[in-house]
Amino acid sequence: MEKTLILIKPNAIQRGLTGDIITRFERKGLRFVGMKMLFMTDELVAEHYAHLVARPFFPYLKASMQAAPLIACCLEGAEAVETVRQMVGVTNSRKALPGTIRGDFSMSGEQNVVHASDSVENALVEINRFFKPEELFDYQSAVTCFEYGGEETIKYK
Ligand code: FUP
Repeated sequence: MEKTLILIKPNAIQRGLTGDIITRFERKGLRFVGMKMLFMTDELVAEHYAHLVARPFFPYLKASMQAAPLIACCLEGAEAVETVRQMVGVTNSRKALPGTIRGDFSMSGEQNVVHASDSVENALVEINRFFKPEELFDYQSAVTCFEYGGEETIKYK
């Protein structure tokens, strides 16, 4: 099944939101196949946010990503990339819809509690950025047949 990357950002760690955020994805039926806590190095921030390095707010973004450790998670599920992006909501949390993670847990466009990969291609790159192959776990869920219909199980295996 498709994999995607989320980062539970330092502001979420500081605010004690980790459990709530993990629970959202678990309840949805997304499977955690990798999880680790780390500090983002200068190199990692520059690589992960290469598309934003030239923007005036980059120094603030960088400081926010290095303010505490973060938790990187790899999630697996049918159409996981799109599903997780919808659950996370738009970048500016004040505009993110109620019911989304940013919409429910943040008032900020910068301190917006989670990162989620925005395309299948980027998900592959980002998962490789944060996880070695041996840090990802391949296991069967005992309840897959209750989470997905028979046709979906074949289509998204
Ligand atoms: P997203 O994919 O929603 O995380 O959005 P981007 O990749 O465009 O932005 C990455 C991070 O940069 C955001 F999570 C927060 C920060 N950012 C700002 O601080 N100000 C902005 O105007 C845009 C992004």
